[in-house]
Amino acid sequence: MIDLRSDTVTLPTEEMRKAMFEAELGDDVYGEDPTVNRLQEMAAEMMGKDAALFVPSGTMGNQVAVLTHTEPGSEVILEADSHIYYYESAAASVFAGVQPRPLAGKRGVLSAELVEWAIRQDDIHLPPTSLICLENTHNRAGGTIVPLEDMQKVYAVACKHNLPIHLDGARIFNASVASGVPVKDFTACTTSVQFCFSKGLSAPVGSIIAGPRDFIEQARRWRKRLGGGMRQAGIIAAAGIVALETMIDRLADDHANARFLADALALMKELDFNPEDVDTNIVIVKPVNMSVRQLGNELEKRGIFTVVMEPDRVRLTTNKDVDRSDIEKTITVFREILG
Ligand code: TLP
Repeated sequence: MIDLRSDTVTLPTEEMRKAMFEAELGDDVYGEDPTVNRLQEMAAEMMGKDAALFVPSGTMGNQVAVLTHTEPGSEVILEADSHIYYYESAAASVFAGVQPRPLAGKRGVLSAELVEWAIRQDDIHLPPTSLICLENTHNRAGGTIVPLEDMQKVYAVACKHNLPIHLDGARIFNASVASGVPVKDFTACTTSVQFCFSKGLSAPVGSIIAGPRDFIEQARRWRKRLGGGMRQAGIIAAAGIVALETMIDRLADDHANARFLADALALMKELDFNPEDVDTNIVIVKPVNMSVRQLGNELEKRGIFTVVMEPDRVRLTTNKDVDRSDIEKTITVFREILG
């Protein structure tokens, strides 16, 4: 089986398992787990923020951030294909009671002009804008990097209107490794950031939210309300520490494999996609003469697992647990199926 469904499928390394086994533990709801505290300090430093909070998942991290930044009845500006809008089961509406204001980006990039246009005037008829969300890399756009300059322009608009920016940086290390832009430069354009340990960094579970100290204190309360206060959480935080220490540079291998795959698939005229759109570890293709479901099934019959994105695209995500020979086999199977 070659599992290209996601980088979330990656298994922890031996070093992570050992660190988990040996982790020093305490009750994190009392703030007494030394391993969680160490991970939070490391993460805050790496993100260039005052403080950080360990949460069970990327979704909870994003939702805690939305809850902390907003009031019910306000409006959140986000990209129309962003994870917070598209893949979190309307959680922002259900829990925070906010109205999403989805705006169409180009390759996941929101223009500052469009964002400024969408910010509401003070008028009794209109929900006040409370938050702007960005995503980098952008998942549904195909793991695309939102360029630093674009983030800076949106940040300037946010500052002008006194609005916070939350970055869904589930894969912010992919953006940094692939572009050479330091993570802190990206996060300097945001109020808060969420990133995941459980994607390309290959830890089994967990995410971080980082931001100003008072924001993190409020976020801690929201995490508790949502049932995300974990006890001896150092057992999973230990893997996060190993992820930050050993797994960031390795993301370049995933990017090289995605590039190799994209260049080969681009030569197949039965697939419609632009290999230039592949910036990091996600390759999204569109079959021309076959339904996506059919393509997904044919690949699966031959042991290659992908994500079928209805109605017309198939996603392949390179990750630690697939190597170059798996990618070569995938290319051969595509040739076999497409004829
Ligand atoms: N993305 C998953 C699926 O939910 C689609 C994947 O396989 O790519 N932000 C971004 C940008 C994400 O891609 C994801 C997960 C999350 C947040 C949520 O993280 P988790 O799964 O930890 O809740």
